[in-house]
Amino acid sequence: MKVGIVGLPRSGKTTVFAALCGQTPDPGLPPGKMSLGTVRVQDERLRRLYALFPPAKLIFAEVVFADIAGAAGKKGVDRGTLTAMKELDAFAQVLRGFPDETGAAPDPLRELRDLEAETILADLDVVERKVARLAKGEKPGFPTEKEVLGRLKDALDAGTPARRAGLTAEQIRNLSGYAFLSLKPVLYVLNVPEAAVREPPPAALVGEAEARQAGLMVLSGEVEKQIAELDESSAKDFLADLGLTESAAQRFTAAAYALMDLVSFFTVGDDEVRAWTIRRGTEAVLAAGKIHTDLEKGFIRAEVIRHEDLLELGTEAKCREAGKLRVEGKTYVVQDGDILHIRFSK
Ligand SMILES: Nc1nc2c(ncn2[C@@H]2O[C@H](COP(=O)(O)OP(=O)(O)OP(=O)(O)O)[C@@H](O)[C@H]2O)c(=O)[nH]1
Ligand SMILES: [Mg+2]
Repeated sequence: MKVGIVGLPRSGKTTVFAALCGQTPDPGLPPGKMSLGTVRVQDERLRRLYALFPPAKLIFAEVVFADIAGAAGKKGVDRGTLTAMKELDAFAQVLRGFPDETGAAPDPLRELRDLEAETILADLDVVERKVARLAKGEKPGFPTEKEVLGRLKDALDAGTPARRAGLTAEQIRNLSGYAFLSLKPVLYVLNVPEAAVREPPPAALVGEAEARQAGLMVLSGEVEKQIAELDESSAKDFLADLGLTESAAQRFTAAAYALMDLVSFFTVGDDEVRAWTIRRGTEAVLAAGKIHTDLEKGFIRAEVIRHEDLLELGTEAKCREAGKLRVEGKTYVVQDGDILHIRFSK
């Protein structure tokens, strides 16, 4: 899963990226090119499971963040950025909450609306071209494509992002090839000076995020970037001084999970204890494919134990004896916190 740190020029994207990933992107990167950084998803359940398998390797799930190099001197969002955004699964839009280099006051609400408008226009352009081709007799990619695109066009024309156009899950799946920007989930990040991290965000901004059913986080990119460079215990003290208990990376990955409706399942064994990320509602056979394509192709069944049961009983054998090991088929919907053992044929 790749989350793009996006926003208007000079909003603090690269600073926030550095705060999350603990690495500073190469400043010489050409516009439109991405820097990637990974953040471990801290999971207390996984740590506790790991204690049952001491020689194993402990592997956390990861979220990949992307920072897109901006076109220097541009006022709005450039084309290269919009194109790069197509490759990403979700966005965290950084909103400037500090006076810029010229002393201009921040206007996060305008930034939110501006980027949203840019994504809507980019999508509208794609939709209009396709609608025109379909009208000329091009074969639709799926049976209802004409109607769905017509509905989407109406929404975009009215300034509504695709994610708020009331499309069904199936329609969204059918449209996946288009990589519509305004369909991707978005989380807003207000980047404020250190003194403001404890203050509530402006009410108007809160209202705007709520109207979109989108998350809003407040953080100080500059400060959290410094914290990301410290060792664990100094970082804790620094965060506590700011009235926070978790680093930006932890708060952010939790928000990203919620944003994209992601859940984790685990695999355990003497070699490794590992967390895997899937969308809520994923069936066992597709979850198996996350681990390895062979497991998806040769899937026979999934043996499922709840992590609570394994933690309580201590071994898989005891779980089996106690009837806490279930055998599930391909279409079983994997639940957050399940431990899976996939049986497959080679
Ligand atoms: N005062 C203050 N300045 C900040 C903060 N975050 C970033 N800046 C400054 O704002 C300027 C832009 O920050 P960047 O992180 O480079 O912003 P960006 O969005 O990546 O910029 P482009 O990639 O050029 O579009 C830099 O001079 C930063 O030092 C902040 O929280 N407070
Ligand atoms: Mg930048």
